[in-house]
Amino acid sequence: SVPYNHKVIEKKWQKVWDDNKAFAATDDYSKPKYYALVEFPYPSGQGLHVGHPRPYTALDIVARKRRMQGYNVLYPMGWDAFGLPTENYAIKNKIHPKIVTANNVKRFKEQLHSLGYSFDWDREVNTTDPEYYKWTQWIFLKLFKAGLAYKSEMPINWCTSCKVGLANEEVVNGVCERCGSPVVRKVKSQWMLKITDYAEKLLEGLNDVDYIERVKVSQKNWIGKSQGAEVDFAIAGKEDKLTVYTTRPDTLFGATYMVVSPEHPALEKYKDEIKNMDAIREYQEQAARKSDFERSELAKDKTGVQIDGICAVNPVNGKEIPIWVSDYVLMSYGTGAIMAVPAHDTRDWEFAKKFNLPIIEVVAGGENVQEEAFTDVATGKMVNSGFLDGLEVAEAKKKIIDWLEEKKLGTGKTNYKLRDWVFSRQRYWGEPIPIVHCDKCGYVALPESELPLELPDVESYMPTDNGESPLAAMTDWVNTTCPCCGGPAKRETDTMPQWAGSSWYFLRYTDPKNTEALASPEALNYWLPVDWYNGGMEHTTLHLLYSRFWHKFLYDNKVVPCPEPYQKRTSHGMILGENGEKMSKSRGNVVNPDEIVNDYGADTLRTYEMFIGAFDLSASWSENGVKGCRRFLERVWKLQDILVDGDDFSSDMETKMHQTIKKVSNDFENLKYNTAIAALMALLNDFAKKGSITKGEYRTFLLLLNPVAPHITEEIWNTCGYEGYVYQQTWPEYDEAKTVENTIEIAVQINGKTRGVVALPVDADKETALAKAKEVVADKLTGTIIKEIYVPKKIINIVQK
Ligand code: ANZ
Ligand code: ZN
Repeated sequence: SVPYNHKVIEKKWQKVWDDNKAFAATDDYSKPKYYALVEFPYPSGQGLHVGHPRPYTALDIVARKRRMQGYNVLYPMGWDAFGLPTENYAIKNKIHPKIVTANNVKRFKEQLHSLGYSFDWDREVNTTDPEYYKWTQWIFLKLFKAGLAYKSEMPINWCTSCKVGLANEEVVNGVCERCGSPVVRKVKSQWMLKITDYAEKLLEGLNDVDYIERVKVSQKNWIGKSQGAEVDFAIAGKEDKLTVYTTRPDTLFGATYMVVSPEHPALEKYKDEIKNMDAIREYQEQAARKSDFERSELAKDKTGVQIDGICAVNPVNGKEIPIWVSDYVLMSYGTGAIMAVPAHDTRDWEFAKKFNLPIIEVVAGGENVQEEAFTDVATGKMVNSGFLDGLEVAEAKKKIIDWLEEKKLGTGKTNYKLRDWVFSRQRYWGEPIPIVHCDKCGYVALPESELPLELPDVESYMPTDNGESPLAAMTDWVNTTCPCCGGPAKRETDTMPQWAGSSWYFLRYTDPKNTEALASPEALNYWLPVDWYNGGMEHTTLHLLYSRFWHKFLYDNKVVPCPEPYQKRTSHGMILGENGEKMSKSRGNVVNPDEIVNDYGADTLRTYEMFIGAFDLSASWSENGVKGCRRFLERVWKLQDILVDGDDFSSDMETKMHQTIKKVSNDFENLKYNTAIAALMALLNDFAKKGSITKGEYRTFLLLLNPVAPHITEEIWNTCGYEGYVYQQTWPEYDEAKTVENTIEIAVQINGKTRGVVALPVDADKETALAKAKEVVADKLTGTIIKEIYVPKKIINIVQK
């Protein structure tokens, strides 16, 4: 054979696929469909990273295999192109973000193209395209009209460096997810989306989908359902009360003090009666500088101020108890006030120890509660608890809730950790929010006919220090008329977060050019739900949750036909540098995929990224590993030199062929790309050892390898003169019966001593078995044979004299 020249081959086949529109999904809705999806990238200025091809190749394998199995496959790609890095780059280099985006998209597309993915490029979407974001705005208006988008004065997470408000999900360990700068709290008027209305549905829907376990667990924890009660504590001497949320109403007799969060409104309300208001104000200022994350850290030293001037009454025993202010109680959860039960809650216990507050055991079963809180809920009986004494925790919970409800002192209550989604960004490069504010009519939706509301061109994209979007400076654009009363009104100048466009992009792929609807009902009906969606673990509580929320809302509004958008969700591990550390410019360990494609070829890169290790775990890059995969492909190429006639599998290879078809087929479905490739490598070794491969064997081998290494397999197929293209072939099938080994190795003994081993068909008769056995031990058969024993599948013994 001629040498393997990846450069020529890969360009050639990419062109053939493009010209033939080989991977276009058809609108023939009578065929069985398969929708494979990977998270569309943010087209950054750095171009493709070697992390990108890992998930893209994995689902490309699935998509190619499904096509060969006769499915109408949709495997689309697009651009999540609004966002901060582009805007920051635009500011720095004084280029319009539109142009920056177009350049980055062009580069990304070339790079993806060079990897030979079977994307249906006719369905490409771009979130910054007005024809696309028209529908993002349309969905927003639907949410607004349903009361699920509202404006609220909120203390938000404010990144001091990006000068932008962040959602809780975008703050990681107290710093900005994007730039790593400290995040402080700032009160601003924000658009919010009421994802909390869907908390229960988002939780329950997880029962109906096939997501990997760690994704389910992480979404469940983020939604954070807890069941307990709200309980009213009277303020002594007032016709007023403080309401707390507790998951342990059973411990009410052990509540020895209360704590309100520094932002709790009761502090303002009673400021004239509170004698130490100065100390409290000082404490409030300290707390404002901390993030919720810092404040709720378990390990942190507890701080607080006791309110001097008012106190509360425990409703179960009438005892007066002090009220403290402490930052470990958050205003954003429950009611912003708690009853403290130091004997059974660790944070309360630490606080009580520090400030010498009484600790009363109400659940027996632990050690000494003066030494350590006893927090177990599964064991223990109530003590020091009046009418609850002697009950188990679960019984006591029920009884006290009944008692509270009867006395009108409280009610059973379910809470969720999930917070509403902060939907405003004070930046330029995002979808304009299609709302105007009129002094008379309040917030008014733009009529649908005015969508898309396009981003106007501005002089400066710089965010302002006072936290206003650059759009606010465009008075011509801002000043408008009210669609409701025709009077003067102002446009909203905040834009949407990057998570908006990605919350529904998978719908648009089904019908990307539709001008009448986000997609036609027929297209949605046919293609949804997405059959397999792979994406990063880091998106579990952001994009994945947000898009499920929008989808459920659209389902309730009969825009989409199914309650869950994604039937199956998997997640890949990261690709790290050779040193096992994250790839980054500063570490100087970034591998450029273009260089790998140039030096070794796209097929090598694809094979390597799938062979690098278990798909769901992180893996370190290795140039030697890349070379190993290149050598494998070269050996596949050279099989051409030992090709012999024969459309069938040769008899000695039959079992192995069927086994390999089975293994590769199953492994591709189960994220075990690495072991599928290992099986193909083992099969290749067998052919090399044997020194020949039949046409039938080679064809099957090429079909199995094609989803991983599509270019080289098409080229060999073509060179060998096989009919059509590989991508048009049918996926090989295996015969289960033929996957089981039908030969067996048994020992050959002479006079009771093992002298050799012979491989025999399991059902070999005595004559055949002995003939073969004698060949194996021929040189040791020196005497006269007097007896021959054959125990099928077990042993052969020849007795000689
Ligand atoms: C009394 C009590 C006794 C509590 C006990 C726990 C154990 P989850 O399960 O996460 O929902 N809590 C309520 N609101 C809070 C707030 N805004 N900031 C900080 N803590 C708050 O937690 C609910 C428990 O966290 C509640 O139950 C309350 O403490 C505390 F042995 O009430 B508990
Ligand atoms: Zn008006």
